[in-house]
Amino acid sequence: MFCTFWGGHAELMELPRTLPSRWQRIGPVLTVTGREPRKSAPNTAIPLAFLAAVATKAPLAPSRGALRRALRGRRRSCVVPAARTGFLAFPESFVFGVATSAYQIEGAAAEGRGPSIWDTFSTAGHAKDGATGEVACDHYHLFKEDIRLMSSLKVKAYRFSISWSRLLPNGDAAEPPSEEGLRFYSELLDALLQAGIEPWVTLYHWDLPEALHAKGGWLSKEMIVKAFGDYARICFHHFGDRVKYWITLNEPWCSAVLGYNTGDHAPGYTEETDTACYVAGHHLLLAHAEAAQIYREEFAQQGGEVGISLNADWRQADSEREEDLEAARRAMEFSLGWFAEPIYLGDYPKCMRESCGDRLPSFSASEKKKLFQSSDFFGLNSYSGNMAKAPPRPFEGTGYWEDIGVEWWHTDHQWARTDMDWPVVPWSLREILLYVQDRYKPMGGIIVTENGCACEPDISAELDERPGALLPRPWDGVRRATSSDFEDPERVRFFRAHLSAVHAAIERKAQVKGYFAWSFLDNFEWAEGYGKRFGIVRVDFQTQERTIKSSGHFLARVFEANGLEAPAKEEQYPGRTF
Ligand code: GBH
Repeated sequence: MFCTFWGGHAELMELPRTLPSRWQRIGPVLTVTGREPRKSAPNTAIPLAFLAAVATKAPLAPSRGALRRALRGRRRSCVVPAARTGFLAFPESFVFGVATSAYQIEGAAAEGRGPSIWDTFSTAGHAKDGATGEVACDHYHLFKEDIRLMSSLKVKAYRFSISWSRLLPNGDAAEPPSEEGLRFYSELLDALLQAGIEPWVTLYHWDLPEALHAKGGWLSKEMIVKAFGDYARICFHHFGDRVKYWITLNEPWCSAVLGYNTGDHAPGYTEETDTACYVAGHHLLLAHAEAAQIYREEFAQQGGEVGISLNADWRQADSEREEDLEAARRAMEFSLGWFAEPIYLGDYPKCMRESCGDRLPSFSASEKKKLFQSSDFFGLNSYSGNMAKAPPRPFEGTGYWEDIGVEWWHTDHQWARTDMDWPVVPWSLREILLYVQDRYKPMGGIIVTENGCACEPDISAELDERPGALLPRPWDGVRRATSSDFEDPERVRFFRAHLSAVHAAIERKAQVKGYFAWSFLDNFEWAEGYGKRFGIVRVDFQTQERTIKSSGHFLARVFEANGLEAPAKEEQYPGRTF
């Protein structure tokens, strides 16, 4: 919270570590200084009124009167708790939207689409309960209804992905793009624009055409960089008149680590030396740079922007010990920095080079140049946060997690958890946004391209236990009214807390320009199948009926009002307030 008021000046700061621990639990505080902000330690003068608030741990917002009294006092600075209350207004131009991806919702696998690595991986039984994306939400046939639903939820922007093999069944741009595929995305775009919804289009959300995987996939440098560039060109050419916001890749970290190291995701590759993930990551970066360059060189007149979406969860140092601070830095550099630093700082993080040596490929001078500032905005997908702690003694062997050398799963057991078992740590979203702003100063600002949770009420599990409930069936073509009576209070609480964290980051000068809730619909949650529901709209996979959840109604009000009421005290999560 930064505000200038009647000649005074206030800004947020963290409570100094030296304060008694019960004060720290209050979290960030307001520093109030007089007309001439002073450099001296602000906590030297704490008015009694605020001491009382601190002692009772009340997350107070300073009242005007209190601030004025503080300023009138002899000493010109004081510290007040600054929990967030009242209405949190977002900047007028802020982009509010919802997000999905092709393989997770489209279905219609057999209708003109070539197979992707996710078809192969899931039909081989690698996702929970044998789930596949063959039918999913049948959005391919229901997109018009779905867009109507989005309109009713006051959605301003919709982030979706194009299925590469729906446009190019063999992944190969030497063959003409599929008429059917072109028509589908063209109609989808027209319907969105007609509804006044701005499309944000991801080119690659993990569904590599199987035919390209057979040629080496992300491990085959020349092949994949050219193929991705050619595919991107086709998309820019056919859809660039209507699409002004492009995202080249969704979460290359996941493609590299989950696809080519742990094998949890397609193509399910695992190997001894843990080198493949770095090789795949390298080529993902080069493919991104290729597409960005093609847009800038050949399609600049379209006047759009091309960015990338990177995923990371904040890692907070477990203590002020130098080794834990270092562990937190390494954790961030090995996750976010791996992909952000070549783009924003010119090369891989130093700590990665030191740990990985030659297992991490190098960029040539011209590749570095091509990558540098190759993203017009910083797309950030963030869902959770955790602690980082130095291990008691260095890990042995090579491997992605050994390379990081951090106790990656170290956590705080008082935190709430979602159905995915991910800790709910709203303040970590504020921290990571400030970190991205501070470290990368991204041109075009930051867009939160995904944030959300799987956290359903108990009734959901009961419904999902009915036989066949999680085996999607295609829509029968019968139009049904959309009901809207599904209560998901935990998701409302999650969104309120996280949006308030985004707001807090903006107040502290992070240039956050947009926020997309993941996800519009319950969908195919990759290796987890259909049991983990992230939607603000519930999907009955047997009938393809959609039901707006209370979180959908909540977000509709946020989108419309361009802001929200800060969480009440009892709605906040354990851990730091902000
Ligand atoms: C996103 O990725 C996807 O883009 C989307 O398709 C998906 O449906 C959605 O999230 C929900 O899962 O600490 O090493 O275990 C998820 C991002 C990245 C979050 C990995 C959890 C755990 C990393 N995920 N992260 S680790």
